[in-house]
Amino acid sequence: MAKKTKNCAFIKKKMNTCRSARARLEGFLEVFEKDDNVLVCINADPDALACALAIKKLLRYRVKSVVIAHPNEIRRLNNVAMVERLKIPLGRLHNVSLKDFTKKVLVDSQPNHLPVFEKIDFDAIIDHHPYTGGLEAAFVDVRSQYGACSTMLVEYLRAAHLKPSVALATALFYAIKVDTHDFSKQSVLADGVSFRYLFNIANRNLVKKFELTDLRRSELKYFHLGLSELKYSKGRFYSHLGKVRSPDILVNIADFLNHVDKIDWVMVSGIHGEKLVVIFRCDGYRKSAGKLASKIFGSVGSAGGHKEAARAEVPLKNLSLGDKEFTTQTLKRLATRHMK
Ligand SMILES: [Mn+2]
Repeated sequence: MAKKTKNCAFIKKKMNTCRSARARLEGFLEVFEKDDNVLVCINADPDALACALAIKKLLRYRVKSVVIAHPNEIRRLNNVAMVERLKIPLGRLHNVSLKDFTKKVLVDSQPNHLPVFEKIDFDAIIDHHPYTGGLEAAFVDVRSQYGACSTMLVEYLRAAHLKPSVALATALFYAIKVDTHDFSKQSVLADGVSFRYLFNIANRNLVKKFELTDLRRSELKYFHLGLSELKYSKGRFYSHLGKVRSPDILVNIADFLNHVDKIDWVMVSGIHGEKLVVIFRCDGYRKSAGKLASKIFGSVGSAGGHKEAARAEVPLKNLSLGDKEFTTQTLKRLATRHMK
């Protein structure tokens, strides 16, 4: 608590940003001039993407151009779905030339979060992560208590009397949902207020589609495999999928099996590269997936997680399988040793 107050006081003194939404908006807009070409840098996730779109809207008639660029590859299918379906215009940071831009903005991040950001002189920084100090930008607005940076951008838009389009509202709405884990993680009243404001404008069917999109068509075959390998014993499901292209599919299948009634434990494994990856799921009530994972695999690899979800990664050479192959039966045998 003391730290928060200090941050606020520090920023207040330096940038005078602990102000009303209107004053913050004015402070932000003061940074820009009519003939500016603006680069908005983001570490692309739903919150950052939504914020960048909001900044584009705030600056539309106030500067010459706004370009959004991100250094990271967008791999999560939910995020790919968001970018494609909302047609978010994006470029990769390594493809833009910084000298083409007269102003640079960083949103939903701070320079020392990424080495590429550290090398850029930002004119404005808007973020909700813990304040990392030493921010040199002309305008800084860091509100660490906020659940989503999109909440802050909604406040800017409303202060500017700019009503978001359906696409922008959908992006902001989804961003607040993701960053607050549907309001089960830390958030403030402001997050709820912005969420309620967006509720009437956003397309919630589209949001549902972003949330659902987590499978490639090419991955459906693993469901077939996972189900044909499935072994059941004492309220537990076991399935070993063999070689997989990405361990993410193991998570999808474990989550899918966890929907089944009267199942206490789900363990799904696969081989990725030179490693065995095992995904654990249970209800987390008087059970701990994290503890079980480390009991079974802690001595031969990395293993751990939460009460309801855990993961183990074990180099194959540590399993001393000899010339035997790892199978669903092997998985069951290893697990049963450590369970009553
Ligand atoms: Mn965020």
